[in-house]
Amino acid sequence: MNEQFERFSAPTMGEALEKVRERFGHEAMIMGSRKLRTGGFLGFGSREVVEVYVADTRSGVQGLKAGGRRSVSPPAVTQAPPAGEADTTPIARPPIREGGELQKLQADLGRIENNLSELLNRPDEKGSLSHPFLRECYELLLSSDVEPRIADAIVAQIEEQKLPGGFPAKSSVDLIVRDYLARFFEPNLPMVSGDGPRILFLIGPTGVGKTTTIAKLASRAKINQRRKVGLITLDTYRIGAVDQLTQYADIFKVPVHVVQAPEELSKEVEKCAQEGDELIFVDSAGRSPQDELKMSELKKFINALPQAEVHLVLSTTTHPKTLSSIAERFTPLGFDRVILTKLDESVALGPLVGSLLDIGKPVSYVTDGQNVPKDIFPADPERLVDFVMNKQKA
Ligand SMILES: Nc1nc2c(ncn2[C@@H]2O[C@H](COP(=O)(O)OP(=O)(O)O)[C@@H](O)[C@H]2O)c(=O)[nH]1
Ligand SMILES: [Mg+2]
Repeated sequence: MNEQFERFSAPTMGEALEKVRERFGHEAMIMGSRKLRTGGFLGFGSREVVEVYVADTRSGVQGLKAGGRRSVSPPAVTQAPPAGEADTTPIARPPIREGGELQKLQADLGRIENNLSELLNRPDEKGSLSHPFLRECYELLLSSDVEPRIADAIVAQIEEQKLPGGFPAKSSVDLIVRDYLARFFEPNLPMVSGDGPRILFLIGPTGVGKTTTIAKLASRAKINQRRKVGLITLDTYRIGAVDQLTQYADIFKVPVHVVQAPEELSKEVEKCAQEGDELIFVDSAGRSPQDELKMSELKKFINALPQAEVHLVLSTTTHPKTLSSIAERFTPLGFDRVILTKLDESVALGPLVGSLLDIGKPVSYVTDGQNVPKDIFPADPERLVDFVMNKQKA
C-alpha cells in the first residue's frame, strides 16, 4: 500500500466517511474514493464496498515542502478487504513544521472540511442520503436496474416533496417509488387529429417489429373494434418488402396499397379516406439510421403527411446507449410517440428508463411477442412502471 494513504472501506460512502471522521476528526484529506465489489465466489455473493483514500495531512506537510501538494492517485487495489473492515495501516508521520507551511495546511484543512460536507450532502451517494426512507427508495430503483442518475433525480424529488410529518413508513417505499417514477414518463394522451382518418406512420430500424406491430394493431382495429382499416407500405427498395404485410392483410381482409414516391403518399391516403377508412397504417421499409440518403427520403414521406402520428419503433433488446443514438438519428424526422417491442426478449425495462426520459416522447404501445394480434397493449406511465419494477411483463 502507498505510504501516503490510509484506506477506509465500508458498505457505503457515508459509513466510510464516518470512519474517517472517527479517526481524524476533520483533519483528513480525501484523495479519492472508489466503489468495488468484494468477496463472493466466482462473482456470486459479492458485496459492494466503498473505499475512501485519505492522506494524513501531517504527512502532507512533507509533500508541500517538497514543492507543492503532490497529486497522488489512489493505489491500485486488486483485492479489497472485507466490507466494514477498515484498513488503517499506520504511516510514517513527520513532525509538523511552523510558519507559512502551517498556514497553507490550515487552508487545506478548511477545504477538506468543505469537501467532506459536500460529499456527505451529495444526494448521488446512497450512503449520504439524509434519511433511511430515501436510501430504501434509491436501493429499490437500483435493484430495478434504473441508472443511478435517474434514481438520484427521482429520490431528489421524493425528498423535495416530503410531507410536513416526515417520510412515510418503509412499507410505502414501493408505492412512493412507483408513483414518482410514473411521473417521469410522458403521459400517452390521445393525439388531436383533424376530420380525416387517423394515420399511424411507423418508422424505425430494420427488424424491430414495425410490420408485425402494424399487423397486430390493424387486425385488432378491424376485428375487435370493427373499424375500417387501410394499410399503406412504402416499398422504396422494390424488393418485395410488401410481401409480409400482404400476407397479414390477406388474413384479415384489409387492402394493402403500395406507394413508391412521397408525392403519391397523400393521394393514396386521400383515396383510402374516400373509401371510408377510419384508420390508416403506413409501414416503412427498415432504414439504417446511418444511411443519410434513405433517412432524407423517409423524411419526404413523413412531410407528405403532416396529419399523421409518427411512431418510432424501438426494440427493448437494444442496448440503452444504442437506443438513445438511434432515437437521436431519427429525431430530425420528427416523431410523436415511441413503440417498444420485444419486451418478452428483454431482461427488464429499468436500464432503458434513462433513454426514454432523454427521448422525451410518450410510449404509445408495448409489444411482447410474435403472436399477431395478441402480443400488444397500449402503454401508459403506470404500466411502464410495472415493467420497470416487476422486471418482466405484467
Ligand atoms: N419476440 C418478439 N419478436 C417480435 C416482436 N415483434 C416483432 N417480432 C419479430 O421480429 C422480427 C422482425 O419483425 P418485423 O415486423 O418484420 O420487423 P420490421 O423490419 O421492423 O418490419 C420478426 O421475426 C417478428 O416476428 C415482439 O414483440 N417480440
Ligand atoms: Mg417490415
